[in-house]
Amino acid sequence: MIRMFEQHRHRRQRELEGFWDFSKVTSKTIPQKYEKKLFVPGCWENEPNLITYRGYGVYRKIIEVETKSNLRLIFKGVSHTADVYFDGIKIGHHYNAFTEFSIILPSVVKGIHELVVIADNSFSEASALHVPNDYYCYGGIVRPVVLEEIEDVYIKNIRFTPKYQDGVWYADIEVCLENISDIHRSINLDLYLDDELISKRLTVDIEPRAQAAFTLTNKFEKVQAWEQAFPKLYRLKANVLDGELVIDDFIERVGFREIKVKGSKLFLNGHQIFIKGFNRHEDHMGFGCALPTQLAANDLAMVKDMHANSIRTSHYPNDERFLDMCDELGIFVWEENHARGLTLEQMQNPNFEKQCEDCIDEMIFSHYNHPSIIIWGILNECASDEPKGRAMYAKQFAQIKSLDKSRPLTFATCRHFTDICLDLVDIVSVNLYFGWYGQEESAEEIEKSYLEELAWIQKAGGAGKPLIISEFGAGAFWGYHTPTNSKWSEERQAQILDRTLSVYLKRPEIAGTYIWQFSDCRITEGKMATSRPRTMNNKGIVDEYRRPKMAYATVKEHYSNHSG
Ligand code: ADA
Repeated sequence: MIRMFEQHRHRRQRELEGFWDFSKVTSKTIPQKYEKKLFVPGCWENEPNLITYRGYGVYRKIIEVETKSNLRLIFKGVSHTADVYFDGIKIGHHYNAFTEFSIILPSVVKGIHELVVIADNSFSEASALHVPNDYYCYGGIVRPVVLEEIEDVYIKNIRFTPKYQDGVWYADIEVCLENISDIHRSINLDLYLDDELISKRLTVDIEPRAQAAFTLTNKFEKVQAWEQAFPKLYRLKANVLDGELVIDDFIERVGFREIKVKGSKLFLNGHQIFIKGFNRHEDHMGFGCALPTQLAANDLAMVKDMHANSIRTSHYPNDERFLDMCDELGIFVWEENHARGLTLEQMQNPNFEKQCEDCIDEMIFSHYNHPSIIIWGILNECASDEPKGRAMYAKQFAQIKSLDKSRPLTFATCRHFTDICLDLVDIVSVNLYFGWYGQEESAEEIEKSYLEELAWIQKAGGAGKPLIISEFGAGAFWGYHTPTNSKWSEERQAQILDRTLSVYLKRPEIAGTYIWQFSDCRITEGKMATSRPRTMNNKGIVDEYRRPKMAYATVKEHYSNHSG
């Protein structure tokens, strides 16, 4: 499945799902023969003898082209670096498992062709973001691959920015087109919202081998807002016409909603909201990071069952089908670029800034229209207490603001009492593990520790801003019970969640909470593994197979009792 809705009725598009030829290789070379077949999308770690494989893997798919055409390949996620070849010729390269990239092949002749992808999940200086960490860096073509046939002029993407003015909804609509031919082209554009024609035969001129954007602002008097309880979605469709013939189309799914920060609160469509959330890694023991949509849907069913209303995509851009489902279910999303816990030295890797910049560009290019995304985040627990680190935070926030002025910005800090970036954000977010790291703390002691942190935050640039407790929680092994609530028991985890939630959910200055974390997840071997039994992060409210721990009922009780 490519998306949770139909994106094209005219453009020919198919997913290259299924078995591809596969071989491990010791260098980035295309082998003469292939060892086996691997399913795409998927992680190679799900192969019994590749569970811990770190290196290069070569995938091959034979493609039959019926008539000479322009092909467009879209890779939704290759982990973590991809080198792409077509009929033995290198046609593309991409870094980062969590953002999509596309490649155009003009005038491919009729016949049989060979598509090869060399995936690389190794650790080296070339990879500043995929590093040994408290989540696993899987290998493979982990998200869908899409093959399209496009005309010389096609729609690259559509951006939809809703705004509410004087009791009426408007939207800025930008249609970006590309002309891959060598001649000037003039086309017509029709725009529809659902089946209502909102703009007819707009003429767009595009120079050879260039892009052109058409923008308009439209008033929508009869639409319903996208709300948590009634997440109304509309199909925004653009048709490209050559004369009277539709030669391309593009359908996006949009919602009319505005997210604003007013004082220390968050407002959706003019009314205050409170975030009751989970941090969630895209991870499952049976699928790695390549979660089937049904499994992601099951995750969201449990999130809603616990009366939560938000997911933080810790710590990278998520699968767009998951975001599609959040749009449909009215689940708020804090999406963030790809980074976790990087030191200043790691942030000074020569590849770091470009890899972050690309990740932000690609994240916002692909996910801009999701009404569920209400917050953009960056650089979880990186060096925000260092002047050189601050410069990189400021640069990335400026980049996001240049791409999207409609959403508030934040980052989750753990630089307690030393952070120097809180003035850069619209929302202050802090990761706290009172009661877990360090000694046991009663609810009263947790509140005392929290108030000390709050006093510092308010002096350090956070005063008057919404405050989100972006991480808090405790570890537990599913099925481990003790009469003494010992550490790692389900009882102890439930007790710590009960104490922390009882403090945070009653504090007037807190605008939201994200529990760390929804489910247990695999981590990479290395320095963290000594404090991560089973080489897992065991702080899930459900385990890696989604089996609920005792804390599930605790969270459900607290979140259901909070009216936000
Ligand atoms: C940090 C980090 C998370 C996870 C968590 C933990 O806050 O942001 O990714 O590592 O700690 O489990 O300790």
